[in-house]
Amino acid sequence: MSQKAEFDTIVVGAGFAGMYMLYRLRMLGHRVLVIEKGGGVGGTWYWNRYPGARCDVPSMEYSYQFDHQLQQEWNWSERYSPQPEILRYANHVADRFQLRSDILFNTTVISADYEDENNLWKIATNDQTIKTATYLIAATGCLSSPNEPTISNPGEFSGEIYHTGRWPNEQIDFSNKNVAVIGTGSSAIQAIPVIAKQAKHLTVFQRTANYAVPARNAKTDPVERDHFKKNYKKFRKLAATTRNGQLAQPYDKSAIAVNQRDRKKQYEARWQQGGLPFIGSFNDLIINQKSNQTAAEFVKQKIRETVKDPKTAAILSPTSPIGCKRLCVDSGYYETFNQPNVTLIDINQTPIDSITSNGITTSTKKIELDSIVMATGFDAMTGSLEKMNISGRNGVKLKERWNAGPKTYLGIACNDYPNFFMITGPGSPSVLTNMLPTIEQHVNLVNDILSHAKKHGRQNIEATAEAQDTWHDHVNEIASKTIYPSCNSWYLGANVAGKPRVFMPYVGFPDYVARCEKIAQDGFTGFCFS
Ligand code: N01
Repeated sequence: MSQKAEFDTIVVGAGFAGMYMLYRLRMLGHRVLVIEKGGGVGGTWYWNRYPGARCDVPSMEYSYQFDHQLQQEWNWSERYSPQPEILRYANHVADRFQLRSDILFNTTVISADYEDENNLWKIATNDQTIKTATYLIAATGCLSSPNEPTISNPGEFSGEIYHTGRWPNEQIDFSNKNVAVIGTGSSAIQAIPVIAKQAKHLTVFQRTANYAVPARNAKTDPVERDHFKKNYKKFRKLAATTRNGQLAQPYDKSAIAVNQRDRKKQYEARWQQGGLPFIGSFNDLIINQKSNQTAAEFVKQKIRETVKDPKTAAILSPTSPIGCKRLCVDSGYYETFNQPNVTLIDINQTPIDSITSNGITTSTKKIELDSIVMATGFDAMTGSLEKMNISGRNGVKLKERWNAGPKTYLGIACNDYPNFFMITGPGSPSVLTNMLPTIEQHVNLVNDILSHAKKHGRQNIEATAEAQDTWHDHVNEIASKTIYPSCNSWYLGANVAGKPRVFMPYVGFPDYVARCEKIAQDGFTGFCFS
């Protein structure tokens, strides 16, 4: 006799994607269980509690739009709200929609196996139980599997080692401490100025210099906020027309179509405005190397003007195109290197040899430390999915299937993995966009697919191999027309040793949405319903 599934759907992850998915599935009448590794909701914002952590998309935009009342009742205190406030918002949403009753916290999925004969997923968790569901939805986030650097002897260290992506739930006081930060990505760039204010001495180990533009964070202006709230619908619609799903529109000219004076004026205006819109100073910075160089040179000049020691300024100046790696948004990052208690080490010149009981030994000296902060990023986009140990039809492991890089249809489904969906998976715009609207679009799409299947009396949903191959080629073709493949970014998996070098996100939110809408109109082409 065939086995019946305990749940219609199991969702993994209770971040913004998992919470909204739960909300929609309940409306669809599904029996749902959400399994969450953390002790609370919030995903990224639950784990990334490092000093200085805040959003780099304006908070008025980095928020849910599915519920009018929710939008109206929540007030953000700052332009870029800090992590504790975003976590409070996530908790507010969980309370408001009474989501917690269907979430199992402090529980990790250790494997997920599709059983063809019973047409269900068997999900094993670290508490030694197995749960079954017809549908499995991974809302595991794109940047949730920390990248631990391979440095000799980390266990030897007698002080504390932290990872920015797994920060403890208590205040860490670095006063009077000798601290090292390894890495200079977005997390480090936010944390370094805050840690440097406390620490006796801070040593920053840099492998690759990054571009950072000033955030110009400020308290929310109540008049502006009310205007935004009154016009939310219009603003959200406008944001959906830009490549990255954010409201700031790119200036509609090529950087090389204007003269040097006007170009500089434009960069200066965006620099003063602050934040990620800098990359929209002109409309071709990510597709034209020559244009890109002009923006890169502008920022490098700012670094030289800010950092007093020319040698340090040179080390901090990136060599890759700007925006090729995720642009960082900072509050006093470059200025921090003028402090007498801060030292920068370029590990390409002076490699880390090992971690010792009381510090780090480099090729030239021993540095005594009380604390080490690994700001070394994530096994992005595929890390958490592969960790779930997913086996599809005929026991094919997803990790093995993705040996040469991930292949998906629309970033939400995979051939040979029936009734399995991903929210913001590889092949979707996700990390190149404002994540909140992207998440909502994805959840709505999965919801519509499930609803379509139900309406037509079908239970099994699977992406076809052909649709998946075509989508994969399309994602790569678009990426190849940009500067993105030209540097070693986590978009390409290049930050993790041994990871295949494949560009994972989809470039262009509006085009992606238009394609999804067409697919839906045509009865969800590329999916097989049985
Ligand atoms: O991680 P990263 P992150 N030895 O990968 C270095 C989002 N985010 O956590 O560039 C020495 O960017 C590594 O060097 P390299 C945002 O999307 C958002 O900072 O690989 N160094 C790099 O410098 C962001 O892009 C916010 O050569 C090593 C750093 O560690 C993404 O998360 C805030 C090393 C890692 O930088 C990831 O950011 C924070 C080693 N073995 C993050 N291994 C918002 O504001 C790695 N590195 C919303």
